Amino acid sequence: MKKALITGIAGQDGSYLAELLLEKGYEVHGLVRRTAIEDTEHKLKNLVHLLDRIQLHVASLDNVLSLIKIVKDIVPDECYHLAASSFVSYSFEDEISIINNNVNSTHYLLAAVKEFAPSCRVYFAGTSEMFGTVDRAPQDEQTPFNPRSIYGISKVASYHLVKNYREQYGMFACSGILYNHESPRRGYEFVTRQIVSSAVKIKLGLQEYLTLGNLDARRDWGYAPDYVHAMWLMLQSEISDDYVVATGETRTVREFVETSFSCLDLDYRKHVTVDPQFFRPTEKIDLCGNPEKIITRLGWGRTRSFAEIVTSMVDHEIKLHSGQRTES
Ligand code: G4F
Repeated sequence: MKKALITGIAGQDGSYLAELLLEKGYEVHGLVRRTAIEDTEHKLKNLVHLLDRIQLHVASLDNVLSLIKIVKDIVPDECYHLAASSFVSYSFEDEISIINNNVNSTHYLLAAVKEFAPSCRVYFAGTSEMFGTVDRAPQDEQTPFNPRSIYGISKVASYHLVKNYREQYGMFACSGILYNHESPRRGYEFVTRQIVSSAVKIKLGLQEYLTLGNLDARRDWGYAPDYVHAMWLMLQSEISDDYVVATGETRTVREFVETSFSCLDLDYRKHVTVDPQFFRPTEKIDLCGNPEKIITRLGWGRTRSFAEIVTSMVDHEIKLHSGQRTES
């Protein structure tokens, strides 16, 4: 039985990945913070239905000794490094901790695997934010990085660490350059979840308005379970390499709003207001990924359209409000 270790197992991607690996017969281990174990109802809500089938280990990613101990104990066959401060903040106050946590955790994990589980295959969760201000669209694996957020910079640095461990030490290590991917398990800090959550509250009379930033911002939005499938495919390949995972299509935030509100027979123009304080630096050229390499080399594909993703998120939110337990 193959053993997999997932950092960030409690998040959207980590929980879908744990499900996928369990389905495939893996022994699944996950790293969590102590605070998560102490508050399973909230902090492990995406894993509640899996808790008796996975093994959780308390560790802090900024503590290299605790990571070494876990890697030594488990000796995983595959390691998926998903944990990171993942909200794209432009706040100066967040800079130091984001860069320290994201880069150091990747480095510690690579070093621990190299020493104590040298045949383990490693996946690193990169992001379209690494491209930042681009000069071309769509972007692919050859597009130069030009990150404009600290988060993007921390991911570019980690990407180069992964590449270095692959080239310098012969480690099987891949980076996925993932564009936005959504699902009913998306966190509330992200715009898609904010939109569906507020739309449902407005429908139920619990809220009147939703205030957002730039409605004309465009994103390449895919379905999270498809993206974790891409992670797994990368580690099953014969050679380790980096891949863009995207849909190749962009939609505006306005289209996401319009589709969500129409699912509930609401006219978004009566409820949505715009506040420029939530605007981010705008892109002249859209972040839109070209997934051709992963499609042709690894046979990856999408299972849900944009409209299906939005509808599934709205349906899930309605069930949450009616108190029904849902498998999302
Ligand atoms: O949902 P978002 O906050 O996601 P963002 O910044 O694109 O980042 C997500 O995707 C990245 C690429 O995969 C990941 F690296 C990252 O970890 C995360 O998963 O914002 C989406 C878009 C942006 O253009 C933002 O400017 O929505 C726009 N937006 C407009 N109004 C807003 C709002 N975003 C948020 N969070 N809140 C708003 O009121």
